[in-house]
Amino acid sequence: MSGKRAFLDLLKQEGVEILFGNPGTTELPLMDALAVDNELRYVLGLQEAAVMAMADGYAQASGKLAVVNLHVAPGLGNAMGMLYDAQKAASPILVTAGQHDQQFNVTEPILWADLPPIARPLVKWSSEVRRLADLPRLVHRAAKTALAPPTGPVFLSLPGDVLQAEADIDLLAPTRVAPRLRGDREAVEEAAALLAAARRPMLFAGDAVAQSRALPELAALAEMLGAPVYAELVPNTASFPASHPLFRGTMGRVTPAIREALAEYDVVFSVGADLFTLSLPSPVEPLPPDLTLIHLDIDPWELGKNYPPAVAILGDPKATLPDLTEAVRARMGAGERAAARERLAAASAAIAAEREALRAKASAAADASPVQPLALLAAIGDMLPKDAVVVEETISSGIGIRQLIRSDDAQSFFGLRGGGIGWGLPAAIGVKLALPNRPVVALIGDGSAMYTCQALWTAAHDRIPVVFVIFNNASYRILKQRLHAQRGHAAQVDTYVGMELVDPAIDYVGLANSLGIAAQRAKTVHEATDLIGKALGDGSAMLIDVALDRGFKPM
Ligand SMILES: Cc1ncc(C[n+]2csc(CCOP(=O)(O)OP(=O)(O)O)c2C)c(N)n1
Ligand SMILES: [Mg+2]
Repeated sequence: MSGKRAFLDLLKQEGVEILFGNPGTTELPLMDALAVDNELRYVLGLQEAAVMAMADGYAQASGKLAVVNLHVAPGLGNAMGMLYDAQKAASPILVTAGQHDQQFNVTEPILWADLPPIARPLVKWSSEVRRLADLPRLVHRAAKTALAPPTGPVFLSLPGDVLQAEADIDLLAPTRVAPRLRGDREAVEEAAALLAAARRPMLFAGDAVAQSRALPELAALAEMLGAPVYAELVPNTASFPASHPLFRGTMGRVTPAIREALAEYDVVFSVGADLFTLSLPSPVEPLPPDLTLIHLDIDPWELGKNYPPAVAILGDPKATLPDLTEAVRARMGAGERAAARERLAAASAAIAAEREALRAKASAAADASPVQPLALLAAIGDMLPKDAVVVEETISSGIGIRQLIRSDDAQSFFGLRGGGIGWGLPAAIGVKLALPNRPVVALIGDGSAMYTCQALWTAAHDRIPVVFVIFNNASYRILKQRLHAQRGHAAQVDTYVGMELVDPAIDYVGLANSLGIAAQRAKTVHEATDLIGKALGDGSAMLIDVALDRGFKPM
């Protein structure tokens, strides 16, 4: 068997159906094998950053292994920013790149570089296949490693001579590490004792909850404790049902505000939540000193990484939370139960009032011209069908999104985790490939869209019906907001260098049309939601460019 044929067969053994890629000379052996393969689908992306983010969206939405094939050093280089995002999101992705023939590399041919060290800082494991005989072992090892908890990307370099070689080889078989690690019994009992005795408990829901599909298990614990639930600071997954009465939304990423919010509680239980991914340094410590912390995560690195918890439990939320809930139940006496019921009623009422206030603010702006982002988010939340999946990279326009957009199941919401922008537009394409029966709507900042707009062509070419909504404020608004807040020269002279996307204004409709995607402009919230509704009804890809208010100074 040839190496190229073996590689495709190995991927099929691993359950892979799609190969995301962008080819060059060193990938030609694979393209040759794909020419006579009717099972694997090759999804072409026209820039490697777009390719990588498509694969990331697919991996996150499916929970399955995504496979990427890139072109030598520059192809891998173009993909690195999105590989960073994939690493932060713990996406199980096998990244491969073609390499020149091994005998030839000593001459340093064009595009050549030693590839595994380039990828290494951003992946769980990085290697090169040196002999065809090793290909099965290394591909299976790569797939196992990507999918073993904590999941994450891996890298394999594939030299041309290995792919062209022929030999009698044994393809071996995949290994899957069973993911449902049940937290240590003693640690669970310790945590239960602290939670049962807590007077003002709070739960922090992180992406591990969505990844392990443990939303019902976390809701059961929250209800029993009468504890409000916050989404973690980078709320990139539906880690708790948005419509649940105990869901308090996201805590802002401003350290003094985090401390103020946490001061309401005596025991905080982080279920796979990041403690804390911040944007800016602060002299204030986010955790009040008398707060008791309990931390459950599937990744030992995250446990106590920044703040030492009273109890640290290594475990899968879905497997561990029922044990914990049972142990808490057993420890709660009549008094504790009554207190929990009171907390449940009080927290539900307070949260309902907060939500009402947010909605009132959004409705007050519903007819404002130009469009206010909050009003647009609320209107989109109201009109989307129940099974819709939202992919979000709205940056400064995203405030309140987890409360306003219905996102009740683990696959209903995906947002930017790593902070490298340009992720959302292609990720939405991967999400739609993973969940073809659900409507997928991508909400993307105008600046963010430009990093990977090539992905629109893939949506057109492969008939992937995503609805793209551009939150167009003709600027890098978040940067203007932050620079203004620094009260320096820029604020004084009202000049924001490198942050205005005008002169010329970017024509997103023209851009989408040129890549084969239908597109329309919307000047009001109603025009925007009408167009989204129409696009979802048609079942075809469409881009809607919504002109937003450019204002960035606090009112
Ligand atoms: C790859 C990458 N380049 C640059 C940045 C810095 N950056 C963060 S937000 C932002 C602007 C985002 O603009 P847009 O998507 O229009 O959202 P807005 O701020 O206008 O809401 C930039 C350039 C980044 N985070 N990632
Ligand atoms: Mg913008």
